[in-house]
Amino acid sequence: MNHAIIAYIGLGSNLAEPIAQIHAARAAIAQLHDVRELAISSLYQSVPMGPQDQPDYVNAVMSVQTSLTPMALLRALQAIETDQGRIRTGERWGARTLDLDVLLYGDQIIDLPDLTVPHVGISERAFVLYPLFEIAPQLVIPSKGPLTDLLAHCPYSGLTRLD
Ligand code: ROI
Repeated sequence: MNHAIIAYIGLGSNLAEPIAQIHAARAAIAQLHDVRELAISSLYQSVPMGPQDQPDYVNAVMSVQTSLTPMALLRALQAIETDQGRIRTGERWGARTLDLDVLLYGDQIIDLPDLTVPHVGISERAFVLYPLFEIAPQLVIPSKGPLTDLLAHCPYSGLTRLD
């Protein structure tokens, strides 16, 4: 791979056997052309952020090395979401079989109509920050600072590490 960048992907599911959804998504990501898996965090059960009348989520974070552009990576992740039965209802913050987010793409700051990197809300979301810390404790998040500083302001609440 030429010009490979390290990207971090957030994985989430709260429908249709979430643990199996996350395992299947990880395998699909690892098999993408021009993507190589570096690491994956533990899986976490997490209380929904947003509407509470939906099942708990299972969340994880994965790091990859990739020569795909940010948009090509996003489109490949969206294709995996669709393959795994995600239906986009348009409902904001509703339950979903699979959500794959580009959290970070190297140290780039990206502001496109369909893609904001670092991912919006990354600094407040325990279900992103704690798994991320497992695989990248030294990380500095562009425009937001060291991961450890963000963690200091983000209580470990509503999270259960699964094994
Ligand atoms: N809440 C949790 N705990 N985990 C998620 O992945 C998640 N994803 C979402 C919303 C609906 C904001 N809530 C979530 O998109």
